[in-house]
Amino acid sequence: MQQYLDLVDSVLSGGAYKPNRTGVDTISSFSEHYEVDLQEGYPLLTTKGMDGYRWNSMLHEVCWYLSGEEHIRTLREETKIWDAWADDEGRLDTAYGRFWRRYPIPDEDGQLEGESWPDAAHRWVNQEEDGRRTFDQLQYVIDTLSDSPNSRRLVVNAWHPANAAVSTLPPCHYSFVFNVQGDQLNCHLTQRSGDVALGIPFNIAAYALLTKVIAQQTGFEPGTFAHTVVDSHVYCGRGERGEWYADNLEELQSRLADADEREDYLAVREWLESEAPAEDDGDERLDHVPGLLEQLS
Ligand code: UFP
Repeated sequence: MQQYLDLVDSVLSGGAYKPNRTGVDTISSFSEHYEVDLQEGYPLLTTKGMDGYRWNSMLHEVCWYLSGEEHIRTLREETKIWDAWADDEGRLDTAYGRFWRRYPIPDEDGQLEGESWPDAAHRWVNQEEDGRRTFDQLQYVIDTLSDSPNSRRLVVNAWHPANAAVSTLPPCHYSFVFNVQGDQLNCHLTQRSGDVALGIPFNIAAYALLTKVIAQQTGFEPGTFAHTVVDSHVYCGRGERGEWYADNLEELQSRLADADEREDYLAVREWLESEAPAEDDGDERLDHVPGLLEQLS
């Protein structure tokens, strides 16, 4: 997919060295944007990253989002992708589907007089078993696509500032908007943080699927998937290897600026492999740059 390769090229060629909380440093770029026409087919990146296990994980993860389940007890039978973030009972404090289907509504004490809140009988309000009231954003979007397809309010939001401030992993892809043009349903995703090598191929596949499913449910053709990534980054290594990138990024970028043929990218990769110090524990997989250079070729 050319848009993905352009994204990789843009981050590697124009990004800046940036350490972060994970301890594995990155080459990072601000506000990348691309669009994919879903009429041209399904954007599954077959080069690297979306192998059988990851494809299967993505399918189950999207179903899990749609279910709005508050735990991963069903999901973890199919994939381990969320296990590290959950406790033994499958509880998880990262809210995606849970907020899509069950966004918290403030209780009566938290509602200002004169402010609009739906009452318990409203069609998009769930009365939870423990007494909480929640809001089904996805059902709101689906119903509104039927009732007023020209609405410009078809937003689904997984970000709750108070939860995000203390969550172990606040949502990366935190807000999306559907928008109808003619007979096509478009989807715009805003992502605060995107791992270009591993996360983004997964995120593209998931939202393309979501758009196709919602289009089919509401009688539209799937249109464009548009993706804005605020911090797009490529992990490049820890310790000495990370520092090597800090010192040699300019050199890497000038070599990339001169590259346009397959052998040029492979030569940049070879230079990198011969110059960059090994990871302390030999785990070269922390450095995603060589693999991406191979894809660019
Ligand atoms: N990440 C993605 N896509 C996802 C997801 C995580 O790219 O869907 F859940 C990556 C982005 C970043 C890391 O590299 O995971 C999250 O770290 P942080 O919270 O510090 O941005």
